[in-house]
Amino acid sequence: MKKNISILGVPMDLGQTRRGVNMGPSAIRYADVVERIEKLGYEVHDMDDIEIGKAERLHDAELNLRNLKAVADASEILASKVNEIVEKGDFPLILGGDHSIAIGTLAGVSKHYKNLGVIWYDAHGDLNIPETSPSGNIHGMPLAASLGLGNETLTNIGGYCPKVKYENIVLIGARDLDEGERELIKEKGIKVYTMHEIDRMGMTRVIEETIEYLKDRTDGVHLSLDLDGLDPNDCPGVGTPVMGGISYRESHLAMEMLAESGIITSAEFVEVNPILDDKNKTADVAVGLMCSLFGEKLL
Ligand code: 4U7
Ligand code: MN
Ligand code: MN
Ligand code: MN
Repeated sequence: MKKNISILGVPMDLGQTRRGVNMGPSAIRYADVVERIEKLGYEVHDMDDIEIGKAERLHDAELNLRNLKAVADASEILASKVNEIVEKGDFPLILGGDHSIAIGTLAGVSKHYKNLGVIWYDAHGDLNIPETSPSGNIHGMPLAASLGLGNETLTNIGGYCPKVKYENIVLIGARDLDEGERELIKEKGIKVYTMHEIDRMGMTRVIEETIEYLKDRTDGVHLSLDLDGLDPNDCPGVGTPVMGGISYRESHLAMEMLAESGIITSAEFVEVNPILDDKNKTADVAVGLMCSLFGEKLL
């Protein structure tokens, strides 16, 4: 995976309602992301943050898509920046921001691949559409939008749809799925390793199977890592914590195994909220995981 790495911050907080996640990119930079990845021997370009618009004053309850226009506008900008990164041959490393940004990241990455794989490391499925969403928050919808489900403004970011196929995605860490998400997973046979499977099989087998599954059917794999996939004890600085998550060590193991496999071609680390955090711990964990993903060894 030795390649130049381009870092792009997306200070997005309009995909949900808790303030502070817009400071995620700053918190991750404060945790020395550039220096720590450079130490591993990469050339790192920090492209700074993209601009995010303003929140809507009124929420249209019928549409059930909070801040649709501002989220869509930022997604288009993000998609074109990510596209540039891939075109120049760098590895895109995107810093969130809430998880709605995955819509733009995937729009920028996916057109470079025939069969992009996606690993969705998250307590949630993010498979809601406006009709199933209990919140109207777009950060609960990015995987659905990338599959071509839901509002057209979101599914057509980057001018094409869909970004990923059902059979090319793997969810890891799920433990809080809404009814509509569960139905979709069953109906489409989406591959999911819930916390139950992680407990039962162990992270080693989960990642071995994930790599085995994606290796042959995909020509690139995007890692979308929501820090709430980890246990809130390890990552308290997230907006939607769910007890009983993936441990710090299991997560490092997962990243180390993905590094060895060499399958990952882009990544984003999202939902870091320093206001809710304990001394920037979550941002620090995020950077540690990035380092493992980029091949850092303990010895
Ligand atoms: B995250 C939720 F209802 N499913 O849609 C929703 F539980 O990006 C939460 O994974 C979504 O953090 C969480 O609002 C989105 C809720
Ligand atoms: Mn360069
Ligand atoms: Mn998420
Ligand atoms: Mn989540």
